[in-house]
Amino acid sequence: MRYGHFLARDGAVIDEIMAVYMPEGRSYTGHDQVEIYCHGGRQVAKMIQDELVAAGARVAEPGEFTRLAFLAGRIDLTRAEAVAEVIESNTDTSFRAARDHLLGGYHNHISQLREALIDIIAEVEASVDYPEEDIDPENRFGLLAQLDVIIANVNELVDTYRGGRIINEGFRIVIGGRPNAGKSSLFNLLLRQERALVTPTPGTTRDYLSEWIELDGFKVNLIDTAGLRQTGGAVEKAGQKSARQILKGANLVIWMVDTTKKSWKRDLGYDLKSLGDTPTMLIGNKIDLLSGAGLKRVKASDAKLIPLSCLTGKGVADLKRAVGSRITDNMPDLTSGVVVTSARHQQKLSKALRSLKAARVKLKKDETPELTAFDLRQAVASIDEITGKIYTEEILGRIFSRFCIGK
Ligand SMILES: Nc1nc2c(ncn2[C@@H]2O[C@H](COP(=O)(O)OP(=O)(O)OP(=O)(O)O)[C@@H](O)[C@H]2O)c(=O)[nH]1
Ligand SMILES: [Mg+2]
Repeated sequence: MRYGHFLARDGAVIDEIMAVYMPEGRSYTGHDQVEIYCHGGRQVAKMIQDELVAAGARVAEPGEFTRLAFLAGRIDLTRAEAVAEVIESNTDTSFRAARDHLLGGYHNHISQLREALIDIIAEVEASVDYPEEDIDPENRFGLLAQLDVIIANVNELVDTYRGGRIINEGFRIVIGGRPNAGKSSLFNLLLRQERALVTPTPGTTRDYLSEWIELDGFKVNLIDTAGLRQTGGAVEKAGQKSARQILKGANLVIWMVDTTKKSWKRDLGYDLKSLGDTPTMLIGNKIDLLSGAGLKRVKASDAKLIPLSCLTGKGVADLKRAVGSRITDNMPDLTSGVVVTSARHQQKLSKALRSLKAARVKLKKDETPELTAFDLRQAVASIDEITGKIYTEEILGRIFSRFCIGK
């Protein structure tokens, strides 16, 4: 590390800097590399960059440094992808999953699966060389058992994506209900800001509103919708149509009723039918307006209903707790560190699983070893696309274009 001054072409000092030289094989990219540490702020960095470009350097493409690191064999593709995941992570859980990917736990897990698979292939292919001998039955049962273990492992891994996707893309909660129930009031309360308009006039919210919050360390996409009812003008109707669509795509619907309305129970029975099988949580709002007896009646009417007052904040803690456990119910065990958070990996693993199952059928039927080996090789190829042992320019282009410049 050297200390000094960065001079412009005309000799003027641009900044007081430090610079470090990292030789080939001992740098991030694996190549000869120099890093310059200047003062933060756009102007200084821009002037230094302009000088470097004038001297023949080129500005890096998004993700180019990490791409070089991958091509130099310093990291595999799962760890290269994890660099972007770490940078993009904005909750505790997404950070932890990304960090575990970066540290290589995920890569090791997949490499072990691959090794186990190669062992089986070796056995199967050994019998290809002696066509007069089939795989002997005892050996075949042993191989089937080994293959079953691998299939179970890959299955488990594919399953983690259910939670991994939530970690990565967020858990989508949609607040629905009849007009004036207090949906926007709850939306604002959870957001801790007056984001949505709240008025006593039914039909206030027309377009839906979408915001991000963090709940129990998870990224949550919270959506406020237009109240659903039979009446309303053209704009409100359009809002209701989009609300119905959005409700269908929810991971969880918070369905809110106004407990001061006489007809809420009857309305609820009708409304819940229209929600179908979307996971739903019931909230009875405005309990501050109820008498003691009235509140008792509401509580007694439905054990699953959470009584709430957006006005006083009573019941909000219960609601958050209930939502938190709904999210964790959807989560894989994060302590093992092996969670699939990438749609790309999920696709490749599912493909590997299909090949493995096909191989199992052939092995069981004692078909020619060549055919079984072919399916097993296909499974290995899918795994190799995850780690980047096999790659195309197109795949790399797609992965690294997501990166920011300079990473
Ligand atoms: N007393 C009381 N009033 C509430 C409570 N929650 C909401 N309100 C009032 O109920 C009215 C409607 O609230 P909103 O949050 O706009 O209801 P909404 O469900 O978003 O209504 P739409 O957008 O029209 O569908 C407003 O006047 C709120 O101040 C509550 O817990 N207690
Ligand atoms: Mg509203």
